Amino acid sequence: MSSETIAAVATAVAAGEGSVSIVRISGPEAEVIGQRLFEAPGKQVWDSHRVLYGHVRDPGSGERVDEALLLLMRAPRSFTRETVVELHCHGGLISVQRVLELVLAAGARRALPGEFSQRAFLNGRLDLTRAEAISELVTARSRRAAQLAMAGLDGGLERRISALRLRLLDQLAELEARVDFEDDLPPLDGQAVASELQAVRAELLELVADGERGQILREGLKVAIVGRPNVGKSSLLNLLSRCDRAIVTDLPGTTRDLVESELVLKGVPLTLLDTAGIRDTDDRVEQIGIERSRGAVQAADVVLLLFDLVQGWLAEDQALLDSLPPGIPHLVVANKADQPAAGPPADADVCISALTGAGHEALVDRLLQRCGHGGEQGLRVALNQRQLDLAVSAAASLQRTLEAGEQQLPWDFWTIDLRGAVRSLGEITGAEVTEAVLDRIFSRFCIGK
Ligand SMILES: Nc1nc2c(ncn2[C@@H]2O[C@H](COP(=O)(O)OP(=O)(O)OP(=O)(O)O)[C@@H](O)[C@H]2O)c(=O)[nH]1
Ligand SMILES: [Mg+2]
Repeated sequence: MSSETIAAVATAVAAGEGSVSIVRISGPEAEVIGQRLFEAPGKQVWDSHRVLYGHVRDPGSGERVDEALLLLMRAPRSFTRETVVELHCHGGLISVQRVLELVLAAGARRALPGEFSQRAFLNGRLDLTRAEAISELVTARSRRAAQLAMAGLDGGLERRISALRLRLLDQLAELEARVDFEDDLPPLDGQAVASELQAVRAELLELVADGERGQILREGLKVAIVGRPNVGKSSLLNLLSRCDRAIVTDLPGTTRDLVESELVLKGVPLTLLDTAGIRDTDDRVEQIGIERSRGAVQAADVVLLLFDLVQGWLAEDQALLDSLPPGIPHLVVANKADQPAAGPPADADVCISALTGAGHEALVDRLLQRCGHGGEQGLRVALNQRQLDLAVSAAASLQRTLEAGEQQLPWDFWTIDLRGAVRSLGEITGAEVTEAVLDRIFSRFCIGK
């Protein structure tokens, strides 16, 4: 256990928001610090897992800084498994910062991002996948992402990875025994080992596929709306985000800059980008806007290429379509379907009217389908990028092990990559992980977690 006592504001820090703020203290001095600063009137009993009512007082001046509740959780019955004291203060930024300063002056050190969770992990309270799930729950941008994070917190991912790792360890033990004591043991059936490794690899690949879909739920999709001026890009952004986010006029060249809108469609978080209409222009400001539109296309996960049905599919629309980065998922969207179409019927994926909202549902469905997200219902666990990289690397190691088998190489050649696969899976759960890796993981958490 760590000898240092740490403290931080554990609740969201924003001026004028929220009515309660929590200062969390963890470590051997937590209880002493709490006793020094907190004054509980009457006959309240100072005991573990009880709530005390009182005031936080500056021990120097005697001034009352805040009215608060104190919750003491003695080790090991706390999140960090150390003694934890929480001061539930009034939500004002100023007073909670003063309470934190008093706690620091009384001997605690400011906690680093994720340090409470890191201690919980180091003290065996949770494995790495559960710790990461907490961070994901905190930052979830949609209900579905929060559900997946909760599944991770319940240990869904840890159990699956640990089970696979154990199966590999069993095979590794058999192989290593043969390396050392081939003559004393019954012969090993290479075929049986290979098919077990194959089965584990198949399950890993399934997890990876799920993980990639979960990634979208966690991080959201970047969707750029592009097209010629005046085709209705800003109107579409406003329709999808259900507010007048962007300026709409009948003048071509209205939008000059990128306009961003965050929304959730069927549980999938999106960042929608409205862009300046693309055309040849001498206007310097518009030119810069158009450069930004092209940049937005480069950075997008999906592009909605909008055109105006009234004018039909023009050479400029085709040029824009041809200029999209190769391989980027895109949808060609015909807008202004409420008006009679003038040009010849174009080859559109969806027809909508950003004005009346017609075709809105179909557009959302096609959009989610296009990014491989038709139905994320079946998804039960989600891997983050770190876990995904390790799972992919474990699967690759297994593939190399299987190749050693096919080439009829001696057992010790099998063990090299198999050991690598076991290590990668151990890094996912934290069963095998270095301190440097841990620091990197937890530093991405928010302060107070
Ligand atoms: N009839 C009809 N008019 C529409 C529709 N969508 C947009 N408009 C009109 O088309 C004009 C241009 O709309 P915007 O949304 O500003 O177009 P834009 O593509 O953002 O234009 P720029 O910002 O100049 O590139 C406005 O007068 C809109 O009211 C539609 O579905 N039907
Ligand atoms: Mg616009």
